[in-house]
Amino acid sequence: MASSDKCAAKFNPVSAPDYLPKKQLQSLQLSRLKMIVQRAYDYVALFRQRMDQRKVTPDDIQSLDDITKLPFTVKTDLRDTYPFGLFASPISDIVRLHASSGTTGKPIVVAYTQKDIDVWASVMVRTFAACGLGAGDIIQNSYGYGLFTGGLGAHYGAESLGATVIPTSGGNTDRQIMVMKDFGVTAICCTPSYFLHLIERASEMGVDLKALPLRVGVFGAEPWTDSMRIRIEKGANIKAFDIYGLSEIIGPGVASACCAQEGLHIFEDHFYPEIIDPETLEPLPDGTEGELVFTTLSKLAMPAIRYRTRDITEIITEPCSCGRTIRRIKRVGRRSDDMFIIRGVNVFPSQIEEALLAVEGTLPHYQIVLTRKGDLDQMEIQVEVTADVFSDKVRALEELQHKLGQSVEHTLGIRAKISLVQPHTIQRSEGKAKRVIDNRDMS
Ligand code: DLL
Repeated sequence: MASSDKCAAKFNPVSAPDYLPKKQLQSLQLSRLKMIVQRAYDYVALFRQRMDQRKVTPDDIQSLDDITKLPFTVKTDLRDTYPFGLFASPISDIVRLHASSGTTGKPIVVAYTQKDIDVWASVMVRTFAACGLGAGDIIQNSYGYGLFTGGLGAHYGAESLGATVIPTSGGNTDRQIMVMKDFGVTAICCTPSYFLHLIERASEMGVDLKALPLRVGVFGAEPWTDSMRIRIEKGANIKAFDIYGLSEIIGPGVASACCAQEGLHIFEDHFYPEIIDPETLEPLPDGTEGELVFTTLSKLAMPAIRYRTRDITEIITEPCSCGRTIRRIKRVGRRSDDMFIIRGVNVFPSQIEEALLAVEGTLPHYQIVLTRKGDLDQMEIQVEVTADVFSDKVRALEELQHKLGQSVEHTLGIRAKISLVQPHTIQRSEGKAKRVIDNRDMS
């Protein structure tokens, strides 16, 4: 089957809001925005205090542009009000809690009413429809079930879609492959890095993923590049879709790629996007890169008002060839928190991924190790290369190392030590991959 046939764009009732005429969409957004601001003002003390300080009332929201009058919310607001301080519903109306583990201390807690869960399922249905899935598909859900939003978020969406869901959760890789093969799985949901691991393990087990009915991957929860997407698509003969979301907004189901695979459609009837300059906090026009900010337009239990995601992207101005009218963002390759500074240069792991995968002979498994010698930062990039390269002459290895060094230097403008390592040396992830190990002593 040609890959375009594998994913015919589906216009069906479940994805109807994706095709709303702009004016209609904006009027829906405005009425929802007014409702949510009023709700947050009435029930969330922190928000009310900030509005009062700015001398802004919910009545000041008369147009979508008035959103800029509202204060921002940041992750530390969730930490500071841990665990339930930003809830706008009494606990008796809350049917589900999830939590996202932070790097330090307590997690942040997010809440859902039954209506919120229904909206979540509906945006995940639209996500799956955008990925060309529907009733009759057998979806293996390998996102982790538990406090992480990935597992249950995708699960309810897949059920509402009318597909058959297999709730494998993450881990137990050999069993995942057995299920995929024996149950005739047509689509898989997991992080792209875990799927790479599945491809690799399947081949070791003598299972040819390309020969299975598997045709779609619904991948997200971590940054990955277009080069990685192409490697995955070739490695398993599937169409790999990028889906984006974050716990504070709902979980997965905030934005999704479609068959055109040029950016991710934001389900903006529920999640109103803005791009701001992270330094000045000024709004930036569509088509300009900056920090993505969301206001949830319908979330009852825990409305997010102008939540700063730290994710860097831009809103695409051109209409999409798939016909959806909801706007798109570019693939989120960078997150301001992921940036590290090495010898004065700002570096994002995704830039390194791009530089490595541009060179033939590399495998898509890498890790960046930062150390400090005296006053000087050192960056070592460990990258796996194919077994053939290792069995070749030393000269071939040196050549590859040189090429990779050049590719990285060309991309970043600084040199890095490249270490070619045998396949399987770098630890595989079952969820979000850890790309950077920072051993620099910052004290
Ligand atoms: O990762 C929700 C999710 C689950 C999304 C399954 C997609 C699939 P958190 O654990 O709160 O929620 O992490 C959210 O992960 O702010 C981004 O930095 C990153 N992220 C999520 N999806 C993508 C993506 C889930 N497609 C944080 N591309 C976000 C790049 C992503 N980064």
